[in-house]
Amino acid sequence: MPQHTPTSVLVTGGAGFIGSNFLLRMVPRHPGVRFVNLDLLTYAGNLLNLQAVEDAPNYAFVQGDIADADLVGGLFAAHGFSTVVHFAAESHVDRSILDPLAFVRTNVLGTATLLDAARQAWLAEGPPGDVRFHHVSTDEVFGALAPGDPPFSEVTPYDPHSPYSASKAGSDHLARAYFDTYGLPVVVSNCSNNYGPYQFPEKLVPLIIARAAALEPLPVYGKGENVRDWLHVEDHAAAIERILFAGETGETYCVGGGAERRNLEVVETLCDLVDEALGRPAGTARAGITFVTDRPGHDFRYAMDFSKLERELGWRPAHSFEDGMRDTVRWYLEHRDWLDAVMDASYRDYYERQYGGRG
Ligand code: NAD
Ligand code: TDX
Repeated sequence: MPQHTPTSVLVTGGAGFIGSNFLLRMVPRHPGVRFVNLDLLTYAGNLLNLQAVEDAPNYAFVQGDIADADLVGGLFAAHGFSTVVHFAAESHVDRSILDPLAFVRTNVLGTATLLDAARQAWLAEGPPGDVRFHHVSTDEVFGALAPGDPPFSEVTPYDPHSPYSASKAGSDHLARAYFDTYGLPVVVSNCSNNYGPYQFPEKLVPLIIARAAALEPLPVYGKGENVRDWLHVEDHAAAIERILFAGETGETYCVGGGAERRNLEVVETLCDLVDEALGRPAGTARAGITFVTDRPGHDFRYAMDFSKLERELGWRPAHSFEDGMRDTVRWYLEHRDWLDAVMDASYRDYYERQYGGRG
């Protein structure tokens, strides 16, 4: 029995990595539902990601800032949204260490602006109809696990450590506060590390693929022993679709890949897949692995218990780590034009600021 039937959806941050993969899935699958993508097109957002849906009659793009209350309120009035799926964020931990206030502005103030626009649009005339605000969040809000600890779940207390995760925690608290205080129909999902097509090459997986292909040094923080749980982005998009239609308001759903790996294992796997795809001798790319100064406050381990989502809504990951990484390597090697287009001057400036003094 569906809990929610979307008719008109505001997707924020739909030109970024996960948002674009979500739109590429949803726009063709739901031709009777209208999707409006509100994205500021920061360095992380690119309309190249959306070429497959840009001409679809049920899709429209608006360039703008989620923290602009007049713009957001005007979009609610013009489109009568039934649904918000909120991806827009500053999303890179290393950048949050260089420029924390940008993260507070977008992730906290931007989320608050959206929640308040939804409150005004949906609750001004009594109880809401069939409306829903889906807030997309991360496992990083739960802090860091030691090697033998049980994975994070929906009841794990918050313990963020970076300006990124603290700002995402703030946004999660605001989303739940709007449910508790105003009865705004909010759902929160917290997901582990995503990988797949259209990820900006500041993040570990595309950064290593691009640099391994070019035989450039491959920066591994500390000793490469930190552990992340990896989920293919298409599985995350499918989870959000499932939660959007069938999840309960006021609830949290943890989404994970069941694929914990040490960073060095991930980097070595990618090196071997790149060598194999390019027909190079085994070990060629691994020679570039370079251990660099660790990230300050680097969380040791993330892992997710997604049994609630599996039990209640019947979702589980479809991609294995091995097949998903192989497909992902192939995708980046076949989309060098996309990599070149997004790795512009501002990317190169960031890379120099981030890695120039390390080693
Ligand atoms: P991303 O950085 O690739 O994309 C973010 C998008 O938001 C970009 O298109 C950018 O232009 C847009 N944006 C940024 N500031 C904006 C603003 N003020 N107004 C409007 N648009 C703005 O991020 P992503 O990896 O796709 O992550 C999407 C969401 O999922 C984020 O909320 C992130 O916290 C969460 N998340 C990410 C991961 C992951 O592994 N990448 C895992 C779990 C949760
Ligand atoms: O060059 C690198 N070398 C390296 O060793 C980079 C970029 C990263 N790392 C390490 C740091 C992490 O332990 O690899 C791991 C993964 O790093 P990132 O790709 O920066 O991801 P992470 O910090 O784990 O956060 C990601 O997952 C959760 C996303 O960026 C977040 O948006 C999401 O919420």
